[in-house]
Amino acid sequence: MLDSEKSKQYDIMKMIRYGVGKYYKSKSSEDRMRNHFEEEINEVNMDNSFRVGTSICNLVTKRIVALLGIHTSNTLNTVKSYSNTFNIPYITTAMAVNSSKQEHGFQLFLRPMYIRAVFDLIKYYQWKEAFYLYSTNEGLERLQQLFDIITEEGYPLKIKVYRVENASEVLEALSKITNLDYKRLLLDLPAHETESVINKTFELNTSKNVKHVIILMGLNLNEMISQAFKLGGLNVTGLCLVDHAKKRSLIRDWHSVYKGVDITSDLPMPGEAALLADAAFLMAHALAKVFKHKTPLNDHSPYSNGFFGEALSCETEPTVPWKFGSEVIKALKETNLTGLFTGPLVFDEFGLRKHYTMDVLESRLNGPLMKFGTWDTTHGLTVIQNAHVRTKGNNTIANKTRIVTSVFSAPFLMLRTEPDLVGNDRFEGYCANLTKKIADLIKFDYQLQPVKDNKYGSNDTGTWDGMVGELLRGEADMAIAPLTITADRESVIDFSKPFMSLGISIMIKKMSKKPPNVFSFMDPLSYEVWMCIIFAYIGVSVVLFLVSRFSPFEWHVDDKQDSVANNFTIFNSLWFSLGAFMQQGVDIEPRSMSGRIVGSVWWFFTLILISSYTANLAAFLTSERMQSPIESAEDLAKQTEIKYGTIKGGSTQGFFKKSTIPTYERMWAFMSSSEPWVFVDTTDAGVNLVREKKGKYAFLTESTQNEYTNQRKPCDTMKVGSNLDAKGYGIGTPMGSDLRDRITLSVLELHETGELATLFTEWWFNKGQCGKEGPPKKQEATSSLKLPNVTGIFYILMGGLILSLFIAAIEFFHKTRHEAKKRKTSFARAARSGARLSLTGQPHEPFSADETPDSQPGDIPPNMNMSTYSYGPPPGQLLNIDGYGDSNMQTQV
Ligand code: CWD
Repeated sequence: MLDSEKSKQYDIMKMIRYGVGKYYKSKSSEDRMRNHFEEEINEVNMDNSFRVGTSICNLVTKRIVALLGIHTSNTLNTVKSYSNTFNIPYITTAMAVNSSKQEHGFQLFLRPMYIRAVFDLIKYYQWKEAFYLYSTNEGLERLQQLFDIITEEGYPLKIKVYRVENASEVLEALSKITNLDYKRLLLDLPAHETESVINKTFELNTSKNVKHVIILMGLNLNEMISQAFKLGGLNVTGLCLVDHAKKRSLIRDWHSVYKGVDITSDLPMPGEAALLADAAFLMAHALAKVFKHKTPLNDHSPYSNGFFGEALSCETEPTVPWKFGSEVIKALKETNLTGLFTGPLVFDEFGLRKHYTMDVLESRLNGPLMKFGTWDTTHGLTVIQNAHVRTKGNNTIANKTRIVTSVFSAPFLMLRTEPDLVGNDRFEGYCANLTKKIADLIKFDYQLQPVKDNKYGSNDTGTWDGMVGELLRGEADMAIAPLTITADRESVIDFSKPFMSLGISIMIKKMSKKPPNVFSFMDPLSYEVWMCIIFAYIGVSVVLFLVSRFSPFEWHVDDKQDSVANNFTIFNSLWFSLGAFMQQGVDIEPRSMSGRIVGSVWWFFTLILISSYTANLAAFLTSERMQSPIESAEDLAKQTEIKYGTIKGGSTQGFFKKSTIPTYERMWAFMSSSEPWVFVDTTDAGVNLVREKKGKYAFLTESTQNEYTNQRKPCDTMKVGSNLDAKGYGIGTPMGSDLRDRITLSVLELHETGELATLFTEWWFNKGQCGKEGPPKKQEATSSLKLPNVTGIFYILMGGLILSLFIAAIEFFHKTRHEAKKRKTSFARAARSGARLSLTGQPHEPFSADETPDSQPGDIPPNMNMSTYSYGPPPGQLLNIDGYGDSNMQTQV
C-alpha cells in the first residue's frame, strides 16, 4: 500500500521485485516455482482512514498473504487493526510509534526507532538548547520519543518546537531563531525539503546564527545532500542506515537495473527504497520458509479453499482470520537475515528492529560529507578518531599528521639497517620515496606506519583485514603500498589513479645451461627446412641431368673414344649441385642455356640459404639456452610435478579463485588441493620456496616483484612467459577522504614529469645486483629458421627449374628443326633421332644418302658412340658443341 500523496522517487513494484529477485537468485528453480507470488499495488490517501479500510477489505478478498506499506504512520492504527483482525502480516517502512513497544501484533517495522541515536549525538555535541522544526505527524511522534528519552536520562536540553507546512515557513521560523539566538537545529522535514531549507538558510544570511543542524527525518543523509548542496559555514550531521561504503556495488546494481543510470555513478539510494527492497527480500524469505512443504502458492485450486482456508471478507461476521497468518508473522520475526541494504533484519517480539547499525555522517564548514562514526544498538555512538581534519585555504591541508599505512615488501618498503634512526627515516623503498613526493606536492605531514597484520586486505572472513581494514577502521589515512586496485576493495575504499602497472607472472628458479649438443650445428634451420634442402638438392640434380640430356648444346665429341659425350651424367649432376651448395667449384660447368639457368637458380638458392644459416648459427652460439620446462601458465597447468602457489589473501590469490578461464580454474583447483605451504604469507617466503625447491616450485607473483627479485643476488630466479593479466597499484584512502582527489592529481603529475619512471628505474635496476642496467630488454628469441622464412628461395628455385626445362625443350626442338632441314628429312624423324640420343646416349639413326648433311658447328658425327663419362676435350683440342661459341671455331675431332 502506497501513500498517493507522497512523491514517488522510485518504482515501488520494481523495488519489491528487486528484493524478491535477490532472494530467489540463490534458490533452485523448483523453489522459485513453488513460492511464486503475485504483487498488487493499491495507491491510497493514507490520511483517509476510510479509504485505507476499504482498500484492505478489497485486498483480503484476493487472498493476500502479506501487506507491505509505505508512509503509513497517519493511519497506522487503521491498518494495524485490520491486519490484527485478519492475521495478515503488515510489513511497513514507517517508523513504529511508542505504543508499538507493547503490542504483539502482526506488524513488522523495517524503519528502526532511531531517536536514541539522535539523543546520543546531542549528548556528544553537548547541546543545551535546540530548535525542533517538523512538518508531519511522524515528526511529532519522533519529538515525543526524544522527550521521553531526555526525561528518562534527565538530560538538560531546552527545545523550542515549530511545526511548519513547507520550506518557506521554515525560513520564517529561522528568523525567529535569529532573534532568540538559538544556534542548533533539529530538522525533521522530508528529504527533498531538507536540502532546499539548508541552502536557503545561507542565501538569507541566517547562517551566522544557525551553527549546527542535525537532520532527523530519513535514514540516508547522502540522499538529502546532493552535489548541489551548499553547506556554507554550517555543520550538518545525519544518520544513514544504508551502508554506502559496503553496499556500493549493490547500490550500483540497483541503479543500473532499476533506474537505468550509468552504473559508475554514485547516486544515493533513497532510504525508503532501501527499506522496501529489504522488506520484500525478508517477506520472500519468510514465505518460502512457511510454505516450503505446503501446496504451492500459485496453485489456484487448492489455494482457493483447502490451502488458503476460508475466503476472507470484511462482510463476514464473525471475521475469520487467515489460518497461516500467525505462522508467517512468526517466521518474519524469527528470520535471522542480513538485508540487502540496511543490515541485519532482526526483530523483537513487537516487530521492532534490533541489532542495527547506522553510519553517522557529518559535514563541517564547507567540507565534504564524511563518515564521522557509527551508532549501533549495542555500543551506541562510536566516533572515528580524527574523522575531521579539513582543508584550509586552497592548497594546504590542515596541520595534522596523516597516518600512511604500507606493507614490508622489497623494494616498496624496507627497514633501514642504520642504527638510531627515528620516524620516517627508519624506512626506505619506492613507497617511502613516493609518499614523500606526494606529501611535498600536497603539503601534509605524515607518519609511515607498517600494517600491523602484514596483510594487503581481504574480507574472506567477513571483515576486512590488512591495509584496507586499517583504512576502514580509521586507523590510517591512506595506504601507499603495492596495493592492487580490485572491484571488491573499490567498493569499500577509494583508490587514486594507478601509480604502477603490473600483471601476474610466473617466477621459477633459473635452470642450468643446456649441455652442448653434438648436432647443434643443425639448430639454425628447422627440421622441415633441412628436409626441403635435401629434396631440392636431388630435384635440382635430376633437372640438371634431364636438361643436359635434352639440350643438344650439352653434347660434345669425345675424341678419345670417338664418340659423343655429355658431361652431366646423373652422378656428375649430383656432384655439381653439391659443389655449388658447399660453395665450392667443380670442373664441369653447364654449357646449354637451360643448364646454366638451373645452375644460376641453384647458386642463388645456396647463397641465400647459407647466408641465413651462418647468421642464425652465430645467434644460436651466443644466446644462453636455458632448459626450462615451464614457459607459460598453460605449461604449469598441464603438469603436476612442479607445485605452484601465490601470496595468501592478496589479489593474486583472488584472481585465481574467481577466474572462469579454464586454465586458471585448473590451476586454482591444483593449488588449493596441494599442500597448504604452496600459499605463502610474504613475497620473501615465496621467493625462498622457489630457491629451496630447486625447480619444483613456481611462484605466481606480481611482475613488479618478479622483476625486482631477478635483479637480486644470488640471481638465480627468472620470470617466464608473459603476464597473465593487467592491473595497477593505487593509493587507497577511506571513502570521502579530503585527500583523495589531490592524491590522484599528484600521481598524475608524477607520471607526467617522469618521476615515477625514474623512481622505478632507481629501485628496480640501478640498485640491481645481477649486472643489468635498465629495464630488461625483450629477450630476442633465437629460433631456428622455419620454412615460411625461406619459402621465397624455394619458389625461385622451382621457377628456375621449370624455366630450364622449358628452355631445354626449345633447344631440343630448335636443333631438331635445324637437323631435319639439313638432312632433308621429316621433323618427326629428326626428333626421334634426337630423342634417342638424349634417352639412350646412342647417336642418330643412319640417314639415307640424300639425307647426308653438310657438316655444321655443333653437329655430332652420325656414327659415333657415346661415352657416358667424359670431361671436356682432350689436351690441345677444342670442342665447340654448344652452338653459342665463336662460329668460326670448328669442332676438331
Ligand atoms: N600481492 C599479491 O597478491 N601477489 C604478489 O605477488 C604480491 Cl608481490 C603482492 C598483493 C597484492 N598487490 C594486493 O594488493 O593484494
